Amino acid sequence: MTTRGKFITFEGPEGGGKTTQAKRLVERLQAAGQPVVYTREPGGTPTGEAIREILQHNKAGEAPCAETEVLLFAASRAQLVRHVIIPALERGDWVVCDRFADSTTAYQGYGRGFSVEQMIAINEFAIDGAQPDLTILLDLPVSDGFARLQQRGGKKDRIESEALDFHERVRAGYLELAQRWPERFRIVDPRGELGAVAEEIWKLVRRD
Ligand code: Z5A
Repeated sequence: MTTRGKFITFEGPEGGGKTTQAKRLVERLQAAGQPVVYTREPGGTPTGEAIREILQHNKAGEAPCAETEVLLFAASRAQLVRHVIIPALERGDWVVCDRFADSTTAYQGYGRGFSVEQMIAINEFAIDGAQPDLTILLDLPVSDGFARLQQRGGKKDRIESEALDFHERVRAGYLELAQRWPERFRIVDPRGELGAVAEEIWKLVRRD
């Protein structure tokens, strides 16, 4: 019988280095001989990537209303879970996902002001029991994250363009979620040197 793979998610406010660190972790796991799938949200499937264009760049020609936004994130997630995440875990592969269900609770719940419990219930419907085993929360002050994104350049997307207090609520929301589920959340300060942050994450992955 194949042992179920491990499911690791990266979460946090803007510019914390989720994508950079998730990809580093994947390379390290591969080098250690561990089959691993890297994916991201919103996206990760053709349907999810099409939803991403609507959500981030108003591809449909209008901004989604807040309720539609919640449901589109959940729809992208439902597809990703059933087409990519569950099959990979059942094969025994590990999955590293750049943002997942906690993003909806943090951004649409704490950030937009929808009921946190309602966001959690919608997530449960979308994920069909595929809870992460480990969630790395890259937590940093909002201003530090935005400074990094500014350095990186490029145009801000629709959600990045939200007011500062929205992003402050998101950050505080994530910290509450980490307290709510201490068994799977690990908080990492991503302001150190890139390699040092990667090392700290590697230690957490090996320990948990
Ligand atoms: N969203 C939502 O509202 N609800 C949901 O349910 C979901 C998502 C799933 C997705 O955007 C948006 O959707 C996101 C939340 C929302 N929007 N906001 N705002 P995305 O996928 O395009 O981007 P992101 O997830 O927000 O990632 P990011 O903020 O662009 O960045 P990051 O992945 O955390 O960081 P990075 O790209 O790896 O690094 C950022 C820069 O910092 C880059 O230039 C790096 O080279 C640099 N960096 C990284 N680490 C370091 C260190 N250690 N030192 C120095 N510089 C560093």
